[in-house]
Amino acid sequence: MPDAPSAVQAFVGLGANLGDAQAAVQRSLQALDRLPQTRLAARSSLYRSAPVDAGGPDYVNAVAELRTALPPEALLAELQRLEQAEGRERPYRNAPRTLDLDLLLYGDAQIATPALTVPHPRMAARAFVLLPLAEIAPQRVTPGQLRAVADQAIQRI
Ligand code: PH2
Ligand code: MG
Ligand code: MG
Repeated sequence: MPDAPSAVQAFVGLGANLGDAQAAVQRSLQALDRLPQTRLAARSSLYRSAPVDAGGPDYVNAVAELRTALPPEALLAELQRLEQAEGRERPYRNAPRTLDLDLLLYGDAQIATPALTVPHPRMAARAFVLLPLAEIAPQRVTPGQLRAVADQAIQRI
């Protein structure tokens, strides 16, 4: 099916560091492609890195490019539903998790509501977001941003 005329290019960050994190991220990339009015347009490789500002096992991360006709709030609700389906629990801030889905970019929208901040406020400080994003959308990441996270150890799986 062709994309709806109203379809927007959105980027989602995936992360997991509990259970079989690699399998959860792979499963979730497929699940994103099945969301209503949405298709998976591109996906990065998987990356492994130590938790940033957090504890627990190493993370597996990836970034997905979506084309979606869902408004940002509806897309966020779908992402939270997928997190729940993977057994996500929130005992404390930045706790290890079976699946984290963060809406990074929604077209060129700037959104600041109690529920949603887009662009994601911490994405520019994190190699585990910028490297996979640069792999599939190099025009959305500047060389200066990549230099700023060059000291963060991260491995493409
Ligand atoms: N997510 C966090 C906190 N720290 N570190 C890595 N390496 N990967 C993550 O996805 C991650 C993190 C909060 O969402
Ligand atoms: Mg996150
Ligand atoms: Mg999150």
